[in-house]
Amino acid sequence: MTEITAPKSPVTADQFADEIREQLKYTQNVTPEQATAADVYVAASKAVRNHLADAWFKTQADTVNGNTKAVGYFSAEFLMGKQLENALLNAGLTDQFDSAVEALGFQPKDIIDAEYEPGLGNGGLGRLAACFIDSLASLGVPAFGYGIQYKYGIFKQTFDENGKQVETPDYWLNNEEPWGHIDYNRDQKVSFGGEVVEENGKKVWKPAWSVRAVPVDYLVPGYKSQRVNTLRLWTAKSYDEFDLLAFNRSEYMDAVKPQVKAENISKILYPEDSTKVGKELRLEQQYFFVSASLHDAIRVFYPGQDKPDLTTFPNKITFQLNDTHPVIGIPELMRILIDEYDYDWDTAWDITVKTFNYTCHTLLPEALEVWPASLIGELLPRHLEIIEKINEQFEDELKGKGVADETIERMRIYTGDSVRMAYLATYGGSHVNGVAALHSQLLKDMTLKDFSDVYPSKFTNVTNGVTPRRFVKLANPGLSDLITEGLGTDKWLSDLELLEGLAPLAKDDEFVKKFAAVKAANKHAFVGFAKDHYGLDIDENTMFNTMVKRLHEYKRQSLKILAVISKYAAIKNGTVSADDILPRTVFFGAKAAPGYYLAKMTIQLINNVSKVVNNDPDVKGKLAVHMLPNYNIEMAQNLIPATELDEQISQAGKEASGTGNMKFALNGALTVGTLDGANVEIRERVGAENFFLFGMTVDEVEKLYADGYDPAKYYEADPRLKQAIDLVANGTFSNGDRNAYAPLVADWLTKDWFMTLADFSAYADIQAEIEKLYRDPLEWNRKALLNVANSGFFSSDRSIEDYLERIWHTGPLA
Ligand code: CRA
Repeated sequence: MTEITAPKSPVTADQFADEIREQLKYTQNVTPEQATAADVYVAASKAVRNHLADAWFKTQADTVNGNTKAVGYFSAEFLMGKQLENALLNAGLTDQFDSAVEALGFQPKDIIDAEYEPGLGNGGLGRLAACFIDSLASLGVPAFGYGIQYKYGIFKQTFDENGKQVETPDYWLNNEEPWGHIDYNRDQKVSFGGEVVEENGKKVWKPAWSVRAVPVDYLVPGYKSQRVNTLRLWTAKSYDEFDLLAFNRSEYMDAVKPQVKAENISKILYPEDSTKVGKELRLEQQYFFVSASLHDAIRVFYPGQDKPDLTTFPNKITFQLNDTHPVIGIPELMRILIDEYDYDWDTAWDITVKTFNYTCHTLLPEALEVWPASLIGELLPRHLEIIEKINEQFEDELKGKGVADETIERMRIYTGDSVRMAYLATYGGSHVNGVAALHSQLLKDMTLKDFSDVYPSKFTNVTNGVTPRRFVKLANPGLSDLITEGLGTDKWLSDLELLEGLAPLAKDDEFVKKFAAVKAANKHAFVGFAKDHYGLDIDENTMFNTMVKRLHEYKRQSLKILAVISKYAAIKNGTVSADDILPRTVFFGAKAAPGYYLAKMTIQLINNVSKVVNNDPDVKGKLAVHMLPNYNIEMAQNLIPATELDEQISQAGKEASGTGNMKFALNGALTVGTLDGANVEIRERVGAENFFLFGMTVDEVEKLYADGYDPAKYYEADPRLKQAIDLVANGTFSNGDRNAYAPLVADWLTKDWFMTLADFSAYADIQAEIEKLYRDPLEWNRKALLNVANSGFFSSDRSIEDYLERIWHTGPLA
């Protein structure tokens, strides 16, 4: 690991206060007396941004002029979270900020909280992209994040009086947004539709319409690296402000139609996650940002050159395709090279394959994007031709390698009806990686088996990671201080495996008690947060047990809620004595895709179980359940450090990695989980004795499918499960309405695709072990501390180092 020097403290607190005053005066146009927390937030953000400018210019210049290959991270999502606190930390300005805003008569926390969280991502994939660009900058690797500045981020979630999820638009740009700089002078033209004609023996695309892609630049400061990279998010603008002809006829609405159509492209983030969407607008979005980004990279690396030598392109930058969403970039680069720069096919193909790599984030076959050829043909006719030709070349190559006809048939990129984007990415790039060891193995054995057989050396693994700056230092200052005390240094923030140095301290009871005190303080703080934000009264003397993630059947929130119901029933029936009950507060946080019926019904069920349980005097002080609305990064930063038991209970073989699991382990929660995704590696590292494992393995799941799975058998076999499902079916959580959850109950009893029922008994049984350990606080905390000590591997810095070594073959700027 290269030694990173701390940034020079560039200003004093007084100077920083003056800079904020200046921003208030000249950009906010308010006096310090008039200023609200929101004003000070904007002023402070602009002041911090100014501090980053020089390092940003220098990083850009070194990126272009140096001979270190850069990374272009192509992602439809960047779930950044609030920016100010992170920018202060990385710029080394936290202390100055604290004193400066106090001098202005404000509390630092109120200023930090005044920021509106941008939600330009759905969940794990988008947050991973944000962690990765933080790590790239912190490691000093020249990089660009390329994506879309959606006008509406992920919807805001509330619940109606029946406990149903209600989605409202998240118009985040309604609030002043000091971070993004819109650069009208670096725009790109992106075209769609029309036809391909032949002119002088050359294919020429005559598009029907175009939009103007305008970049909005966000600074990505590295932690103590003196480097600031760029996140460039494109926004769509119309070229034709309005159609004058229509306007003259007073058809005002018609006059603005083209503008509306163009600007719709960057209007909304699709609220889907691990499910395919397959809508025209989505393909427009994908092509929009990828086309603009490729042209932008050529502009950046070959400034002012009309005829650049693009055979050097793969030495300048390597593009990582974050899932299949940006894969249309492969035929787009081919088109640019052939049509715009006159390269022959083979040269273009060589450049393209060298330039791209693909990360697959899923195991659900239905989540791999497949586009109807007719849609691509309509929207991008030239690209469809190129894809057909890529497919021809691919089939010839396979024949040449002696691959059997029926295998070739299965592997086709272009079937005549549709285009399989994962296959295109695998063939059209140099490397393919999964996001955890198990996931990468399953990609090779199942999802992309044919490809791995033919191109074994393309396949590799990079286990996901999370940035310790945001998810330990900012989220958990108490633990961070204790870690620094324990290690005698704060270097762990840029070399997380140093946490191993805490392991011997797990034998030191005094240190373990300090660790327990930090957790208790975090619980106390979360009680305050929950009171302020949701008006909840939470008993901090209960075990805090959390399941936060998107709502998906495969993640099995159903399993958790059925276990909660079963526990509730046991208390009510007196099958457990009062003394035997370990008081617990169960927190759920989850958004469901708006069109995902069973997921939304599960949310409704959780809300109504919560109502019944929390209002039942018989269980008061023993069990409480809360479905917290609008799970987002801010909530994660507050809830994860307060959590004692984390749930990672997906069906084995379905969660590609998970990253919440890493955040919890790093913040000293114990995990109850299945052998799925990165859980496997977490358990390996923290030790089997410090992890609550239950449930079927991938092989057992496969076998049970093959043997014929009958969920009803499990319902009959375990009285706890039967009782829990009966309570849902008999209207206990729907004011006596037996139909309210009928579809959910029917699904459990007849389909249960993710085998919740089959894993229920094991899950219910392991609760006794969990509760036994919890009753011994010193032992519990010892194990929790060992989770922290042994989770350093799950830093996104390590993930990036793996990408550098295995895929990108580049490194930090000199
Ligand atoms: N939903 C996977 O399901 C994984 C993240 C990041 C996901 C998670 O297990 O941790 O990606 N997949 O690698 C995805 O979005 C399109 O597929 C996710 O966030």
